[in-house]
Amino acid sequence: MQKTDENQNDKFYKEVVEGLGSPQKYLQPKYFYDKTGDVLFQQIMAMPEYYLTRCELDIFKNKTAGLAKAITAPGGAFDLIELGAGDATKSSYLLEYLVEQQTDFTYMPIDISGNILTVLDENLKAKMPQLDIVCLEGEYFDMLGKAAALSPRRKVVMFLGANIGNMELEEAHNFCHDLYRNLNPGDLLFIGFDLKKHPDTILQAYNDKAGITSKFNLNLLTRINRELGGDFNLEDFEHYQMYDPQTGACKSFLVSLREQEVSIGDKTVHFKKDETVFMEISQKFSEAEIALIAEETGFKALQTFTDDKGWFMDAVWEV
Ligand code: AVI
Repeated sequence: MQKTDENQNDKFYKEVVEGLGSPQKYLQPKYFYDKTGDVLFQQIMAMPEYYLTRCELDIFKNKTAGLAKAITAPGGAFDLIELGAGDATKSSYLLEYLVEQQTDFTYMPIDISGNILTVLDENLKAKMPQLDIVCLEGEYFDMLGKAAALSPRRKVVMFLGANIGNMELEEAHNFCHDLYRNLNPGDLLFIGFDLKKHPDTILQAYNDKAGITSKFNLNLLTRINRELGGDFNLEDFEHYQMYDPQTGACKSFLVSLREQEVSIGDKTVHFKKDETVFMEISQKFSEAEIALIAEETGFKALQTFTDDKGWFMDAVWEV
């Protein structure tokens, strides 16, 4: 355990130094989620401006029968795999429906955090004692391999919450293609995309009045200070958000408010006044772009589900 922690810390340090040593400085958003980051993200999901969670929840709450039909239509028992399951707030509506219908399936949530999976396992078993659940702790593709080894049943993989949008387009493309290669003919991918909409609606979701998204971004500097011996002064950085309706890229940055030097362990990083650190992309898609990703990565696009406002889309693709 100790060794893993050390390795993870070394990796964190290496990736931070690499990002801040690049001509366009960047930090990786996967590091947002320490204990404070998790709490801030919960607060983001509850913000009036952050529509994404509510929209996808609307689909899972109000179109449950349709979702279940799409998943069960090919027939026979199956494994329902959820990548990055978290607390399964949305998927539990679908799980309850499938259990009620006495569907023959096993729910296999995959998460990097064993802690989250333990809580999820307890909660779901308390709510649905009949649910067959196998938790898989680890990296997505390692655990997909494990799921395939555990059972030969057909697989339905869910990747919800617009997480695909946090990848650069090429990375998202490669990720979908890797999923395709790791699945078998007849398997399904159930994937969530945030749709292009009025640019102000999108910008406000990431530039909230209460400044929670700003805190979420700045918290990564606090994490670097604590875990890597950094001396960032948070007052010297400011959150900046932009959305480009043409490309659909919504990007967050931190801006250095003055020329300064920051130490991280034995490394020193120089910031010019107004220099930016790229933090995260939250890509928005058109329906045509979503269909094209399916086609280019090998999938057959079967069906789509949108919320009442038409702001969010869950797509069902077949291998
Ligand atoms: C996790 N992910 C889908 C969120 C998003 O909308 O891109 C992360 C986030 N970053 C700032 N606000 C929300």
